[in-house]
Parts: sequence; structure tokens; C-alpha cells
Amino acid sequence: MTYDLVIRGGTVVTAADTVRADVGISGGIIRAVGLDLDRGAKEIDASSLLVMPGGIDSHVHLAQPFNGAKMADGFESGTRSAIAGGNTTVMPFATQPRGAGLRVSVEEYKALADGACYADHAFHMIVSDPTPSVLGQELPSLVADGYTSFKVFMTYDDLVLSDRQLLEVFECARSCGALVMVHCEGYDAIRFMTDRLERAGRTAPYYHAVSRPESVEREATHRAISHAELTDVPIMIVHVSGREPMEQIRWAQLKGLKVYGETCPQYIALTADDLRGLNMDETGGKYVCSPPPRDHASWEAIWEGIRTGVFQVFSSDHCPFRYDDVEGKLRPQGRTSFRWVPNGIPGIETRLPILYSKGVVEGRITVNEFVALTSTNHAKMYGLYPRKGSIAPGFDADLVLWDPQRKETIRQEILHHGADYTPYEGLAVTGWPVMTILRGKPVFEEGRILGEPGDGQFLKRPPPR
Ligand code: DUC
Ligand code: ZN
Ligand code: ZN
Repeated sequence: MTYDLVIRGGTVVTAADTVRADVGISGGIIRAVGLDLDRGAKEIDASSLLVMPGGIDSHVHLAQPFNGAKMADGFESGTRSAIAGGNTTVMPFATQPRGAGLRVSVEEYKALADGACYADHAFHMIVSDPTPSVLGQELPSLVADGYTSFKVFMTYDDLVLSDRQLLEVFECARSCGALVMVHCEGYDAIRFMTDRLERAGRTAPYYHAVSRPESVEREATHRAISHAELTDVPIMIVHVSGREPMEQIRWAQLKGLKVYGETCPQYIALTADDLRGLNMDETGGKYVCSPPPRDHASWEAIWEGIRTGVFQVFSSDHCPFRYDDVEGKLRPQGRTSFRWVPNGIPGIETRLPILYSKGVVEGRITVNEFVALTSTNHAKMYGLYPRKGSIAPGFDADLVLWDPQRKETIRQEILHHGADYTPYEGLAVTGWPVMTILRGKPVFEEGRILGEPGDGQFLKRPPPR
């Protein structure tokens, strides 16, 4: 047998195993993993490299309306940045604006993605207006069509759901078999704190972190868990920032509840001190995201949660805004108070290097755990397995060839996103993607984009079983 492509002599890493093997690929599918495979029409020498499943980033925001600010990445630049960071699949969110239908929101979002993506993609939904027709018809029918996960918010004026609404949405998800992702921060507590801080003239970006301390996240996490227990629905607590919410999830898991956890690079690489600045012209706004990054003790708590399996997935929560831009972080309204600084930071391209460097190189996790956290578990959690997320015959040939020795310093100038900065500027890492292969096609190599918009396919997920 010959192959279209053979990746020769690499160290193949999956969530389970590390073996030296060739990978034979034809028709975009992995056909064989083994020693001394027959020749390929094309061959790539991977003898000094790790061959891992392409990253799957199951929490990214692209081309999403955001409270009047303009997101720095649409599908094209966002997925370009994704492949440059070793990813092959991304999962952004189709948002239902209040007053709009859910189906039409999904269709409009899909139209934006069609033909524009460098990476494969599937969508979660964001449900902001759970009307009787959304809960009675639209949501069940979309879930049956393969949109099997959606996010709900416990804060933000234009997205927040009441407890009653959360319960109704959870009940609906339970009956149609969906997984609910929950943004856990308490709306009223944040508004209370924000009003007080503003009255005291504390409006600089740093006070964003003060306005939503860990207790606010812990309380909402517990409330979401209680609602999930009442309705017997699986939930994913997203972007967990520190010990207190992590321990709530662990408590729920030990109780046997179907509660899953996600964390992100900002919670092991940034702290609230990054938000410090004297006024709105200072750079603190670059780090405004929610929940906010906390402190070094929180990093250790997050590692504890990663090591002990509280967190199944490590996502970027890529939510990019340009900094020096009237529609970005420094928009005129944003200069008046942290309340108006758009929440979110770019990170789709730096997720893998940060986790590899701080996790694998610094000895906190194994390389197999790295694969589970960045790819395999995302595929399993969100219905893309066994097509995506591992290296074995029959899987899509989505791979990242990884140089485990490569030292790099994260800098804006080497990244491919649409933002004008990276919050990780100057961070030294060891381990870097050398090549990204999407269904058998090299789409990124040594800093150069080889793929094209449209290479990425929409992934229809199967309905729940
Ligand atoms: N939640 C996210 O998941 N991303 C960006 C902003 C937010 O609040
Ligand atoms: Zn969120
Ligand atoms: Zn997010």
C-alpha cells in the first residue's frame, strides 16, 4: 500500500500512549500508524518532533457582536491564528441576540463562516432569550440537528438569565440531551460592586478585577451546580479562574453530579496585577477579561484542578479586541470606566505553547495529559470523537508537528490574529508548533500560512444518543 502522505519517524503522542511510529495518510484520513510504513507520495521527516492530534479549541469567540465593541477576529483571521498555533478545529459561539430567533441566529452565523475558515469548525450556541418557542421548538430541533452544546450567562446586561430561566433552559437541555456551558459570575453582585467603585472614583481597568472577586464566581458556580442537580443535566463550568470555583466543581464531581470543568491560559499565566494602570491610557485594559485573572496562589489551585482531573478541557476563551482602537479596548466609553472596557483577550494561537511550556516542560503534567487537555477531551465532550482528537486509523489526519525543544518568546509580531497586541508579550516558552496538518494537508509550516480560507470544513455533529 502507498499513501498520499507519510509522516516519518516521529514520536506519536495520544492521550493514552507515546510511541515512535510513522503515520500513513490517504484521502485526508489516517490509514495506518506503525513502523516502517510503505512510501507516501509525499513524505515528511518528523524524527526530532512530536506528532500530536491537532489542537481542538472548544471555546473561542469569533465575529461575535459584543456590547457595541468590535471583535478583532472574524472567521478568517481567527482560524488563521488557530492553525498557526497548532489547532485544527475551533468551536465558536452562534449568539442569539435578545428578541431574535435561535435558528436564524445560527444560520446567519454559519453563513459568515462558510468559505472563510482555515480550520474545521463546529458551533455552540449562546441562548440569551429562552422564550417558549425557543425552549419548545427551536432549541430541541437545533440539538437534534447536531448543535448539541450551548452557553448561558449568569452576568452581562444583554445575556444574563434569571435563576428561573436557567432552570428552564437546563430542563430543556436535559430533555433533548444537550450539554450546557455556564458562565458563572453573579450579575447583581457585580453591579453592586461596580456602582460602588464608580461612586468612589475607582474606574481604572484594575477595578474590573475588584468588581468581580472570586467569591462572586464561587457563588455563581455553586448556584449553577445546584440548578443542574435539580434538573439532572450535565453542565460544563467554563473559564474557571481559581481555587474557590474549582473546589465547587470538585465537590459536585465527588457527589456524582455530571459537572465538568474548563480552564484557560490566562488563569495560569496572568494575574490581576496585570490590570494595574494609573488611568485609561495605561495598558491595564489589555488584560480585562471575565472572570479576571487572579494571583499566583490561584495558578497553583488551577494546576491542582488540572492534575487531579477536575478540569477536562483547557481552552483559550479567545475573545479578541484591538487595544488602540475606537471600537476596541480604548473606545471612548471604555476610557470612562472599566465597566465599558470590552471583556476578553486574544489567545487562540498561544494556548498550546503556554500549556506545553508551563505544564509539560515544567513537569506538572505528562505530554499525554497535554493531548487530552488540548484535543482529545474536547472531541469527546462535544461530539467530535472518534473523528477528531486522536491518532489512529480512521481519524481525520489533523496533526500538529511539535518541536519540544524550541525556545520562543511570545510576541505580537510573530502572531497571526487580528488583535494589535498579545497579553502574553515577552513570555518565554519552550515547545512550539512547526507544522499543522488539516485532514492531510499541511496548512501551516514554520511561521508561514500554507492553507487558504475555505480549507476548514463545517463539522456536523451527531445528535445526542
Ligand atoms: N465570557 C467568555 O466566555 N468570553 C469572553 C467574555 C466572557 O465573559
Ligand atoms: Zn464566559
Ligand atoms: Zn468565552
